[in-house]
Amino acid sequence: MNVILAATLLTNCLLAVGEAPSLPDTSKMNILLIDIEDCNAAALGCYGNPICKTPHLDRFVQTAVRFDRAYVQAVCCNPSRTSFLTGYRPLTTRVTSNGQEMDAHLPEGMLTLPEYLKTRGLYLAVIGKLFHRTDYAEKQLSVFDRIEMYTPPPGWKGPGPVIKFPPVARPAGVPKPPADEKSPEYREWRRQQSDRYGDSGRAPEEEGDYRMAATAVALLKEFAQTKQQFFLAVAQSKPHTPLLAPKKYIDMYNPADIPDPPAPAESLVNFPYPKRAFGGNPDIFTLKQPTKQQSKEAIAAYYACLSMVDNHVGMILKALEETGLDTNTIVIVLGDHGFHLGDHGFWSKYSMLEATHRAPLIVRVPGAPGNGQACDQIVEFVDLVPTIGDLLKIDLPKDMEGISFAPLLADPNRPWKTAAFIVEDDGDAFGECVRTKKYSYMEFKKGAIPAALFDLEKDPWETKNVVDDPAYAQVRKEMAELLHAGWKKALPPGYSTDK
Ligand SMILES: [Ca+2]
Repeated sequence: MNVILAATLLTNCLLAVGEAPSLPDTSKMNILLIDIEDCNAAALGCYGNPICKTPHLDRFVQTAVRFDRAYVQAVCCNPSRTSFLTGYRPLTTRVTSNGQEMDAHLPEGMLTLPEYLKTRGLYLAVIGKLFHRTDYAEKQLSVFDRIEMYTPPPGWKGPGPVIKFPPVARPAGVPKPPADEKSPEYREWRRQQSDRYGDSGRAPEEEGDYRMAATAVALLKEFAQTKQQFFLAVAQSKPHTPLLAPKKYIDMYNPADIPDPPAPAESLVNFPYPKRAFGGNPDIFTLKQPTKQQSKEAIAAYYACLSMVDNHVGMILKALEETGLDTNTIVIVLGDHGFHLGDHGFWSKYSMLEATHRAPLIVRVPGAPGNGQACDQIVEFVDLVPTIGDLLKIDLPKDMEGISFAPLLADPNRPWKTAAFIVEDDGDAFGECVRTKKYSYMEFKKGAIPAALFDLEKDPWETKNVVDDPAYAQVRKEMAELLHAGWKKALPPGYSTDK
């Protein structure tokens, strides 16, 4: 049994004899943030998926709080990350789609997580992607002391890579990318690459995600020596497309064992989704829908990518334990948003349905009484910066649009938010959504349907839009009122935004 698990059990025993749950002093703790690209929470073994294997995350979840109802505020990378790295919602950050340069859109003076942490003097390190692109976040990236395996902003003068990896040969059959990234040829090359799934043709140690984990291990060993309070963000680029992983991970899954997607492609035919009118998808199966066999193979490949990521998370957590940093480091594992695995015939993110807007969020604060429990309360990713600010006792702007969920780390079952709010803006549809524990309601300003309502308790895969069903007239009215009233109407009991 490791130290954290033992501490969790001990804390739970103490609680059983009647002490009020509270967090230890976290203000001097380090933060390790692992962000997993395009990660469907329900696909993870550690979230209960019966096929996908994530043994390291399974073990981590036993020592952390697993949030089962964590919702992102936007349905693709750039706006979601901008929201959860600022503590403001997409309509306030003014970043609602992937094409908008974050720094040019943020209101004057709006800061991001690393900038807040810099004010507290933390040593800042990032490995791989954190913000959507370097050129969207040059000012924000410039505060990092270390930038590893990612293009630094112009003028950044940090140390070189902690590990120098040898170049990896392009696998046989993969054409060289065209040089001009703005050319139609490059876009076509990217589309073809994104459509691939299966064996990457690489050794596990050649994968970029492995190298990011190995870099994290090296930095943690360094931090254990310097003993400076740190923030380390580590990216995992999978399971973003292309769904490629080394053969040993692909071989873990037999496509024949994968059930068909639970929401058939014929459901929600009028529901707005990019490229649907053309028969394709933005990320994979870009030109046409897959056959049943291809669908099973792609889902198996997605699971393989998750098992690979799980192995890398295991490497990082092992290093944390071996260096002794685990007792003084807050660990946050999250996905930047979800991903559709063929439900409704969708094979990307970009919807306000559950597969996109629910994402994994697992948080371990050493010594937190809630560790080892699953939290069924609604939290929003916009709460991340307020939570970290709360844990590290950083003064944050009073008008932030998330709230600290630190109380749930002490007591995961206390009453909390009654709804989450999501914005969609992918060019084909602009919409807003409110999600309660029972229902999801959304309104679209463009597209074939003006509104949708799903009864998630009766119809967890959102196959039936009941917005015009007379039996749901009252629910529709209440959900529309909540959507228009906004997030302040869904705050926990007794919670005031007048801080
Ligand atoms: Ca993403």
